[in-house]
Amino acid sequence: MTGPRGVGKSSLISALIRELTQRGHRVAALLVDPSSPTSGGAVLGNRVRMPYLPDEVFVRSIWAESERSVPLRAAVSIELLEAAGYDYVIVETPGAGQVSTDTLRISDLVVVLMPLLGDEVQVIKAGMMEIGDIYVINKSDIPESELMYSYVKSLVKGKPVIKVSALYGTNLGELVNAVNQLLSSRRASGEQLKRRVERRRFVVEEALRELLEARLRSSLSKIHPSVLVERPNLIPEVISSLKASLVKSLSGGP
Ligand SMILES: Nc1nc2c(ncn2[C@@H]2O[C@H](COP(=O)(O)OP(=O)(O)O)[C@@H](O)[C@H]2O)c(=O)[nH]1
Ligand SMILES: [Mg+2]
Repeated sequence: MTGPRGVGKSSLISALIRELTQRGHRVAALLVDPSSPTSGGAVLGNRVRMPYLPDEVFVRSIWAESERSVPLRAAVSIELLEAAGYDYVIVETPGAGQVSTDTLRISDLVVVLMPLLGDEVQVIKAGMMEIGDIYVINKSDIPESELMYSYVKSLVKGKPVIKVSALYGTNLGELVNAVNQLLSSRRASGEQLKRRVERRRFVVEEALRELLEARLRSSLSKIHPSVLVERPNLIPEVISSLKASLVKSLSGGP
């Protein structure tokens, strides 16, 4: 679930959690937002802003020392939660920046929440009109939402556009049905599997990158800077020897 700050992502997730748990599903929610004040490892920090959560709902902020590692942590968490039997893993991300872009790439389905103000729509139009699978006009209790609904419908021709109010719990069933419908047609067409293969590929690539970076840092830290200046070829040499040792260890060699 993505969209600019203040559109009501957290509120809608909280309302969806209620809707889905009432239908008997196990639900988890992840907040992937490096600029969030609840980042920094605050376990359950986000529960504070979701007052109606049943105890059995899993809610966490995703955090890592390095911002670049956040999407990898998110992808691994999604995989683990799915393996643990959660029916829905809802991910909140603000939509701007690399962390958000990667997070949307590793999701099965992207729900975009549209702002009600025209100029904000112009700002997010560029990136958001391709990435979304379902578009949501939240705050349908506010009259301006009607205009935005017609506008967005004309923008995203063919994709579902759904009006909801997270505040009053209006039309949540319609949103859940649209999500389920899309997921099951993707399961049937093989699209779902393709996306999951992509997610695993992302996990493997990012994990390898982190491993290589850590090894490179540690190798270079053992070399005195003056030696690096005198022998500029040393860095590429270190990189190739690291690559060779990694390939060896991955193929089960010594
Ligand atoms: N009127 C109205 N306000 C809402 C609705 N959903 C959320 N809000 C308000 O919008 C503000 C931002 O909500 P929040 O969920 O924190 O947005 P986020 O930044 O996208 O996670 C809060 O003050 C909410 O109470 C809604 O359906 N109707
Ligand atoms: Mg939020």
